[in-house]
Amino acid sequence: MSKKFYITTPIYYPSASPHLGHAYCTTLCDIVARGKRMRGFDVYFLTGLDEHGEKIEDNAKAAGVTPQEFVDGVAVKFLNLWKLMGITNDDFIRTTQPRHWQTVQKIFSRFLKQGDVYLGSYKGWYCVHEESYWTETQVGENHLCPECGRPCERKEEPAYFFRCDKYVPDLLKYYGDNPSFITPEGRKAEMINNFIKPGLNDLCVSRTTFDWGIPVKEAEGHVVYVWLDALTNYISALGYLQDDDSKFRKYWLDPGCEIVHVIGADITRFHTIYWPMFLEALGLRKPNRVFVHGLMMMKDGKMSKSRGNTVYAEPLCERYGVDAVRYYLASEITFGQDGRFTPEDFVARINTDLANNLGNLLNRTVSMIVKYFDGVIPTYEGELNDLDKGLRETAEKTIESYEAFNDDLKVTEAYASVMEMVSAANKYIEQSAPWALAKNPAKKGELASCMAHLASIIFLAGELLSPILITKSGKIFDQLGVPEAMRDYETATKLTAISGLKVAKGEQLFPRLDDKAEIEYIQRLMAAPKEKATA
Ligand code: ME8
Repeated sequence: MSKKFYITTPIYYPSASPHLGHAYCTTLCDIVARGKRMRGFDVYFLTGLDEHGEKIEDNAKAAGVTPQEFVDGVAVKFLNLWKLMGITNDDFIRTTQPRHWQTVQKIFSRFLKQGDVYLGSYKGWYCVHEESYWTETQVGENHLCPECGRPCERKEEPAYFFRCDKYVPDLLKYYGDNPSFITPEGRKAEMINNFIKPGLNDLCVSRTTFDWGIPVKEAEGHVVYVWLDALTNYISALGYLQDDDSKFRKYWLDPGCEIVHVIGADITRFHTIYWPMFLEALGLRKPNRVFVHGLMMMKDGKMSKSRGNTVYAEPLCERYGVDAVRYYLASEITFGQDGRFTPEDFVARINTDLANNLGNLLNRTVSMIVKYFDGVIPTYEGELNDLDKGLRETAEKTIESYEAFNDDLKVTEAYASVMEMVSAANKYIEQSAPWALAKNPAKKGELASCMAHLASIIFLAGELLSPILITKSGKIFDQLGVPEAMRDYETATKLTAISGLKVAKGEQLFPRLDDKAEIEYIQRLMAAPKEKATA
């Protein structure tokens, strides 16, 4: 039985069109999901939208439409982008769907019945943007939101609260027993020192001051607070407390399924403190890991709709192809760290890695096989020389580290190791000097060995890179003459020579970009007027 793996992205607010920051998170999750599937895992990959809340209600009002019409419109933009970028999500949850409502209402009722939730009254400083209440100390003298810096308003309303105290010991034990629950690890100390140690206030889980949310069945006028609503998506999408809960049993209840939530740093508190508490209150297992990725910054700070400094994925995909954009996102910003988008880095990354390194290896190899062996990948016999042995060893180590990195969600490192192998293969060509071997009939065997090794390394690189290069990897296989039936992880990682296949020289897969012209092109995209900021 194959190992199970459940991966989720945050569900995004459909307050405006998705920008490159949203595309970053979803693409990286897609790369992990594809990498796992390639290695034979049974993967379930979820993304979706967080459609309720005051902010959406306000946006809809400003646009002169109903909240449902508003989110329906933006949902299409997200769906189109995921299609364009080749995202292979298995489901797309929207919190306005009846299946989700059903689960949330049942959970709320259960919390009430268990005494985990009680009616109180909320007084505090509220940030509309973050949909969060803060304490006097947190907002400071100027009453600014500690998360986004916007002014908070004083509010009081009757509200239901979730009792946190009861679940703190279990939470800390879970942190202790599962050191990789919060990755990168530094985030754990931040949660403990900044939020848990100072004492957790009970969490407000209902609202009465707006309507756009899931009604609390037991209390008219209350809607479920967006975070209890939103976090539940990870199990409502699997059918928890619904008639058909087979996916929930398969991907959540089975302790053999690894559950990973990938999120941005700004929502760590909700995922690593409240979500595990809710799950404990429901008697359910917790996710294995919450992986906190970094933010995509611009030169003036975090890329966000409200700052109006966004870059969109669509025009980049249109001009450079989806593979190049996916490759840039995976390799330029180390998964788990913040990174900065610049046109210079974008162009350099594509030219250095894809055009000069990978593209060059493929072109040279296919041309030499055509020239020296009439296009048929040769068989080799006899002893391997030291260079051949060295290259094989590099390839074996690459497979090993690729798998370890893939297990550990070290996406950037996994693909950097493949590119190092490609560089090693280019170096191997220089050192083996096949053009010199070709001049000496006594060296025909060595020449054959050299070409056969190069072909299997390119086959391997194409396969390992296929979760990123979703269209070009197929073209790499076409040029090598690898038939469809052989295009799989098991065959490629065997590293046995793919002798006898007939190569087919094709178009240059990664043409070199004109640095100056393309940098200017992207600068123009960045300067183009932006969609009206709504979030
Ligand atoms: O927080 N760089 O939704 P959201 C990298 N609905 N990633 C970015 C980014 C950037 N500049 N901007 C956004 C919410 N993201 C809630 C989540 S989950 C139960 C509810 C990514 O639309 C990042 O992953 O503000 C971040 O966590 C997510 O989008 C937040 O999207």
